[in-house]
Amino acid sequence: MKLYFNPQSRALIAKWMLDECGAQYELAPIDFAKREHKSPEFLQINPAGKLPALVDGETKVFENAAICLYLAEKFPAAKLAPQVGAKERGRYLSLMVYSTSQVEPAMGDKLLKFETPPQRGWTDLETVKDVIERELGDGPYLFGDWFTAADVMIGSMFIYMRTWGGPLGRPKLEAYADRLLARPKVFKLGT
Ligand SMILES: N[C@@H](CCC(=O)N[C@@H](CS)C(=O)NCC(=O)O)C(=O)O
Repeated sequence: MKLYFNPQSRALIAKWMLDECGAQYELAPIDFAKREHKSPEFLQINPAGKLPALVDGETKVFENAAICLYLAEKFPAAKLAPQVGAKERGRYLSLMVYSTSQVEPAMGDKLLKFETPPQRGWTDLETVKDVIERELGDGPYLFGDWFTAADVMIGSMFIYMRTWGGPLGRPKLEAYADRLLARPKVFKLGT
């Protein structure tokens, strides 16, 4: 498997997932300054011209959430996702999609100081924080003691948010981010 990668990008999330899976893979460096992510070759892999992208044989996957869903299924022994038919599966899929359809854009709005009117497909960041606090419950992870790909996706958003936007202002979410950052395979931002 090959992960198209730049350490200054969200490709760190896909790399964390690969490492949690115990996958064998190579990193294919992409130089943003040289606009390698907009080259015709790379657009064949990710038509959006963004990182990350994963190639596994004939299979191409882009978008972090899709990559994490793909890897969780490819490495079932890592137990990073409820199996098809398990009662937790619906909530798991919802949280995976929620991570980039609502948490990521809400975070972007906050960092860029944009309004989030209700006509948009997502809520403002404070509402997202309320949702995730409720979903976490007593934790330690989104599925209790079970660490899943949903923690990789949702947790990464809060780790990025805290790094670029300062304190989250929610002790429960701060503790969640700290807990994830204590995992040996997690990425370290700014290194
Ligand atoms: N929702 C996407 C976000 C991907 C994304 O925005 N990647 C940025 C790097 S953090 C990128 O490649 N930006 C370069 C560009 O758009 O020119 C994902 O999770 O994969």
